[in-house]
Amino acid sequence: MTQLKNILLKKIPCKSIWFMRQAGRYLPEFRKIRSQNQNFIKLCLDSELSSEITLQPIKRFDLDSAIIFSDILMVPHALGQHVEFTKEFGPRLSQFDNNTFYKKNENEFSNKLKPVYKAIEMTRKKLNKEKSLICFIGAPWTLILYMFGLRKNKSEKEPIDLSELDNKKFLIDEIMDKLVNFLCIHIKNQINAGADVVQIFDSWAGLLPSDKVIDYCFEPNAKIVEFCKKYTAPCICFPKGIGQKYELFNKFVKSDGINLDSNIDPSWARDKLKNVVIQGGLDPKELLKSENQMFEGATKYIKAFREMPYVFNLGHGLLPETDPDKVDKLIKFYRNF
Ligand code: 1CP
Repeated sequence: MTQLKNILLKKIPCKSIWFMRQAGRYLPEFRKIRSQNQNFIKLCLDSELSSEITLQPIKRFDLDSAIIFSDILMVPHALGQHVEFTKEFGPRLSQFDNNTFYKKNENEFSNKLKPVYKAIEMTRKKLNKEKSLICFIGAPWTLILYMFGLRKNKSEKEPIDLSELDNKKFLIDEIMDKLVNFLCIHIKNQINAGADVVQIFDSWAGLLPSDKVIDYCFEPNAKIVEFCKKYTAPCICFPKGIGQKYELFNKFVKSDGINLDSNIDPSWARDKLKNVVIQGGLDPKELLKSENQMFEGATKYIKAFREMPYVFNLGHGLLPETDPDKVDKLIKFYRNF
């Protein structure tokens, strides 16, 4: 069993380290490949390149796990929506079409994502046996935000007009159920291809009004976690931005691991989040500060979780402007602590 899987399943008192968004953006070797591949979806569907990008941070740094190079928006793509990434706007999806969505069947869906599964197979063969290969999905709520065009562009952070949700409640419930099914298929395929840990990104959970958090965040996450348990694939949830509701989320969803965002106080998390392995928390902006400030920030987390299993990681993905050297120094600091 890989080290991370061991920690998550058996809760052995051991530590581990990897970073969200460790493959991509901030690495010059990624940027080189990216500059030669304008179409991001096509790049994600190039098994050779995707595997190569996945392994880039593993070659450079002393990390315990690899995360497959893909994107959460590969699922809407496989469900028939046109997905495009532009520098100015980030991801842009074509209008959501009910008919196309409801017509999709499992085979068609899996076939479209075959190159992702092939990339996982190729990567697993090249990766040290001790190291986990993490696969991931976007949680239904976060995906729906993109699929319905509610997350429009980079500069338009919030608030998002969610009044549409009330008008479309019955429709959203139905779409969510169907999405959960497809997401489970995607997880199953990734595990069968050789991934051994699952991370669920609910990056926009924090935008949900309180009265919708259970229906749109807790419930769908719980269903997916339950599915992962059947495959004995440990699952790390990341309900970013829900604040104190992390406690209730943890009791309700019962995932093996939970990723903290940077707003969660590590001592609070240590006291409130039980029967779960805690991961992450350090603000990715700390890596843009001086070395000493970065170490100080990291120390807070290492110390808070000293007496328990903890997976060192961030409170969100590594930022594009991060100096790879800083990443190396942070890993070394953590190893020597
Ligand atoms: O233009 C480019 O070069 C593409 C940049 C890029 C990369 C490298 C995007 C576009 N996606 C990815 C890869 C990716 N995305 C990975 C694998 C690499 C790794 O983690 O090491 C993963 C796990 C994701 C997950 C992802 N994609 C999330 C969840 C995590 C998070 O950051 O909150 C989300 C929300 C996305 C959507 C997405 N894809 C890309 C962008 C720019 C965005 C976010 C846009 C937005 O802010 O709405």
